[in-house]
Amino acid sequence: MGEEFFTEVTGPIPFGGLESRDPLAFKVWQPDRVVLGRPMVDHLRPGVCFWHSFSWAGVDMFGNGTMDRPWLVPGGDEMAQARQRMAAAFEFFTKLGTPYYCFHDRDVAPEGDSFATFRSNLDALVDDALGYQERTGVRLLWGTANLFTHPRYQAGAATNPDPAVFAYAAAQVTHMLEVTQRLGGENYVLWGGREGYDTLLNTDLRREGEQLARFLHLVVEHKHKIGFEGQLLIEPKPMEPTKHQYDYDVQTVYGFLLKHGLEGEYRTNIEANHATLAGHSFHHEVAFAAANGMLGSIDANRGDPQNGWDTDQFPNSVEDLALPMYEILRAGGIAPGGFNFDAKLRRQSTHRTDLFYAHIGGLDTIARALLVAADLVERDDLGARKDRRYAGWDADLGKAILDGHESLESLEAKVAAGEVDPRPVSGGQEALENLVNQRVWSVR
Ligand code: XUL
Ligand code: CO
Repeated sequence: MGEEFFTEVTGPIPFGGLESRDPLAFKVWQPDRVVLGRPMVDHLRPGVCFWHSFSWAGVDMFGNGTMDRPWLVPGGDEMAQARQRMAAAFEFFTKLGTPYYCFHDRDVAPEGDSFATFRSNLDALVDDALGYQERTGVRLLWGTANLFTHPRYQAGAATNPDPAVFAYAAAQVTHMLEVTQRLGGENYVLWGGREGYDTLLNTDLRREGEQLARFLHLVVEHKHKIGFEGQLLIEPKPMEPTKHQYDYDVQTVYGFLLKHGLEGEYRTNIEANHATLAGHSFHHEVAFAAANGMLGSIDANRGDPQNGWDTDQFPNSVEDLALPMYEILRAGGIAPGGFNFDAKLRRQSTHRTDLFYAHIGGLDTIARALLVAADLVERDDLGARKDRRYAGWDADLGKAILDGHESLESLEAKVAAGEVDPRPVSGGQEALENLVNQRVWSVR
């Protein structure tokens, strides 16, 4: 073994239970605990993200890096630092005991001064990653290409007014899709960070939509050509860094895919903080995706209700997560997606061990949300009440309408004859909320 980076933690992090006083022990997360007939780990498939945890030094738009990350100190030998970064990452994954990780091409590889150099840097580091994966058993949940940091992407990647930028983005995605396949990645994510606009004064919405659709078709073609078996996922977000992002929310992405003949080729990677940024709840986004065959994977995090931006904090509210988790269970689970912690430490959490506290808290929160959701599914009170609420649609009148056996005129005749005379029924929202809260409070 080479240099050790997280020396305060011997790992693997043990299970301590709800009464444990050890901050470096799990209170709920027990990968092997069986929930609804499956180990917890198979339900949640949690992963650590490379970018926030290992490739970010705490820089924000007002200040320099704050964190104790020797592999990010400016001015070092970039390839040597990249190797340190990967060693630190796999040491962390193993000590934490999570099965998956995710990365962008440039999280791991130095850019160099040309695409060819970048590609060979990446290939060398991917060789290392393969070795680490084999030795540790940690797997790749998804890979993605960073098409938003470099200045060439300032006006977008696929939606750039310059086709040369489209071509460059295509080169990056081609290679990263192949890298993801080589590493056995189970999904490939496209987050359109700058696929949007800052001002309509210089933006042709029609052209940019066509360009984005063309790009998405090319990705599908290449996926099939190389035989990549993972899911393709689009990650919606309404804004930031752009004023407006085209992949606004799950429903917008769904409509775009339908319009461009891409349905069935992509699902969504839903991020909690992106949902709230779009003015939705995370519950809404997951429920919409589940109802329309668009549920792919989860970027687990949370925003701050007082801030309007993407604060990417670690999830810590079981109440917020229990219902999205319920939708996921009812939809048959999240696999081959998972729960990627797309979350970052606060800038003042500078110590390396803070990374463990953050992930321990996040894992315990999603694990407890899973227990609550499983209990709700098992009792099925919510499902039963929903079924009762819509029972009329399974009876004669509802079926006749849906099957096309009724017209406006025939319905008018029924209503005029007094055959149909609906009475308002209570939606019972408060009773339902009480029912959920009771489970949130009592499940252990
Ligand atoms: C940005 C974001 C990205 C994607 C991957 O808000 O969520 O990190 O998850 O590009
Ligand atoms: Co994300």
